[in-house]
Order: sequence, then structure tokens, then C-alpha cells
Amino acid sequence: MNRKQFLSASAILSASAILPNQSVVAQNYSANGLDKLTDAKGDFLHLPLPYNKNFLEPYMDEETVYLHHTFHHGGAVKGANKDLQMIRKAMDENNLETVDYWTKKLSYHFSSHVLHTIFWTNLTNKKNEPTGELLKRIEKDFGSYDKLKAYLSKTSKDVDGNGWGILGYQPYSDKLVILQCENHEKLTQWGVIPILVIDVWEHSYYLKYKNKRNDFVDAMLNIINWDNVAERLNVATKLV
Ligand code: MN3
Repeated sequence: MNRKQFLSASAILSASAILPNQSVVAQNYSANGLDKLTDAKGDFLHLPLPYNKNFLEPYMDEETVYLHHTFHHGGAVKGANKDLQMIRKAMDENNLETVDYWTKKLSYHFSSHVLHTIFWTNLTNKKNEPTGELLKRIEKDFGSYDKLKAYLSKTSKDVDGNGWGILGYQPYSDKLVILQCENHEKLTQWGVIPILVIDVWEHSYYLKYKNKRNDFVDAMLNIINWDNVAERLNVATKLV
């Protein structure tokens, strides 16, 4: 088996292994094991939630999940499709006057689509902990699971304005890294593949937690689906 065949075989295995609980189906993932975010034409797809709207109660209330998924995530998908269309139009018409504007917009909307898609699958409704290869990596790169949690928690709580706390795999250094992302696309490191993301935009928590972002982040850290994070790490390390 050559490298390409090996990668393709392991991607198929990973794609089946990455499935989270309940109703998520195999077509939510591409052949390389990453989330399927586009259709055959290259337009962006907004997939249904991988569980019922009340699945994350009481940590995340049904109304917030509904509004967040439908209008915030859904709005980003619509925005990304429009941005793409405007870039194609500019290229077709050979008029690049506003192409930088749509390119910036696409970075914002597409990054939102990527992070929200990961966010929904990262959550479950019962407490669990990382094990196996993921735990080994956490201990190697952060010292312990508790230290990782403290670092991710502090980073997420302290985002300036709207943004995300992110645990990702950095292939250039072969390490897990924490990012503090502003909006959806700022303060990244090139190459990082997110495997665990915490949305600290106000729309994520305000109905239930009001201004208490710290309480929301603490609650989220109780319902991380560490199996999903482990499967994402497995896919990420096989992509390179
Ligand atoms: Mn959001």
C-alpha cells in the first residue's frame, strides 16, 4: 500500500469513526474525514444539528440552540455563498474594484461556518474525559488535562468582544495549541486544524447566562464530547 492508498484507507476509517452520537449520517463528512461544508458545485451547505434542539439542556437551552444554529450559523452560510458569488462575478466581469471586500467577507463567513460546524459536534449532554492518544498529547503539550482545561477556559473567557477559544492541531510543530480567536477569523496560526471550539459570542449564551460569560464557559467544559475531539485529532494528524 503506498502513502496515497494508506491515507485514503485511513481517511475512510476516520470518517466512519468521527460520527458523533445520534442522527448524524456519514454524508456529513468528506472522504478525508473533515466536515462536509460544501456541495458538489462548491457552494456552502448548512447541515442540520447532529441532535435535537433540547439535547444540551440544561447547559445550553433549546431556544438558544435553535436561534444560534438557524440564524447565526445559517446566516454565515448564506453570507459565504453570497461572497463566493460576488467574487466569481468580479472575476467573470474582469472588474476587481470590490474583490478585496468580498474576499474579507468570505474569510469571516467561511471561518464562522467551519467553527460553528465543529462546535455543534463538540458538545454532548454528559460529562466525559479525554482518553488514549488525545490524553497523551494533552499531557505532553500542556502538562495535564486540568492544565489544558484551565488554559482553554481562561483564554475563552478573556476574548476581547466576540470570538472563540480554540484547541487545535498545529501540523508544522506536531503539537496541540490554544488559540484565542477574535470574530471568526482573527489571531489564527497558519496550518492549525481546530478540534475543539468554544463560541463566546454573546448570541451563544446571553438568553440563559446573561452577562455571565465565565459561567457559560465553565458549563461548556462540563459537556465537551471528548470522543469527538479525539476523532478530530485522529483525522487532523492523518491529513499531513
Ligand atoms: Mn456563534
